[in-house]
Amino acid sequence: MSNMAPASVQTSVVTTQRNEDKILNLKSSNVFNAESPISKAVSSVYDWETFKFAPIRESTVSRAMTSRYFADLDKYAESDIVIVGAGSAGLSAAYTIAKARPDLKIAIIEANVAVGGGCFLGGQLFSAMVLRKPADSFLRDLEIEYEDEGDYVVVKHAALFITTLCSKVLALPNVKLFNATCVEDLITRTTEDGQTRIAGVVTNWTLVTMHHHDQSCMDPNTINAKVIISCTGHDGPMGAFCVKRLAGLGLIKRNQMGCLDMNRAEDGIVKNTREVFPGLVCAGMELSECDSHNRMGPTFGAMALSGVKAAEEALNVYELRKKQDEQSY
Ligand code: AHZ
Repeated sequence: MSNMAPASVQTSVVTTQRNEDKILNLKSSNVFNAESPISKAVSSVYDWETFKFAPIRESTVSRAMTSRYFADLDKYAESDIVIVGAGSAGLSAAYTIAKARPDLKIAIIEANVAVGGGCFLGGQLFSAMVLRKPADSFLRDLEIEYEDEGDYVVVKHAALFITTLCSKVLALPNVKLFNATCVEDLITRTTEDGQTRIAGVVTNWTLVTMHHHDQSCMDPNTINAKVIISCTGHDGPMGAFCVKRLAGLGLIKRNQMGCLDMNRAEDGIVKNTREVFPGLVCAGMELSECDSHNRMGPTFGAMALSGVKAAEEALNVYELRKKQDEQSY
């Protein structure tokens, strides 16, 4: 195998080193052998005997992360659309909006460290994911393979669906995912005609949100947005957050999720995905806590298409909210 790197690589290696030892080391080791395809012989790509990473100072790593995070906090403090919850419905909404409207800034707030919500497995911890037609069109858009079983399709692992969807969302330049971050309240505005609407979200690190009962004075942060799409799932420790908050104030009615009926549930959720309160579009299973829709259990087409419909609904109200914001503060 050859240890010679292209001239441009050698130049950058040499200029990043401070002493001759390092230069010699890197010359003989950190050379990617482009003529040796990984499929043919993995071990010949690098010379492991002399292998060494490029040097770095710890503070450089710290600054590489924090400068970008704080720039994002600054940029997304005024978002166009905030999506609460990065489960299957939330990420489907994010993908649809961000792809259709590259001019809009989309912030996704996810309480967990990992995205996906209930979508890393199918039902009862089984791997395969069932989607009823016509949700197969969403899989084709994402280029996810599936088995066609007639009225429904099967993806071999639910994690394949959610990780592919997430990777496509995160690759879009107008999206920022703030994970390990909880929405713990909503921002409201009252217009001159006395109408209250949602104008943003109140956030905190999830670990802080979980400790309001035993620590005091841990004030939150805020994000203003024209439209909020809430996809926090059905009731649970964190679930149905926005519906529960507004229902607690008497601003909307809270109705418990109905028992399982796949046929009623999926149509009901998708068709009724809408702005449930001015400025707040509700999608996915959170909607069942507001409308009393049946649960559908382990069939996921409605989550994908509720996300798609939420994107359309949010864009429909976006221009109106934008105009109201300009007249407000
Ligand atoms: O962590 C939650 C999850 O990832 C997140 N979340 C909840 N409250 C939040 C808050 N701030 C930020 N206050 C919050 N994030 O929201 C995500 C919800 O994902 P999910 O998979 O639970 O909801 P979904 O509506 O996208 O999909 C639901 C799928 C179904 S159907 C069903 C049944 O019929 O029984 N069960 C599930 C899980």
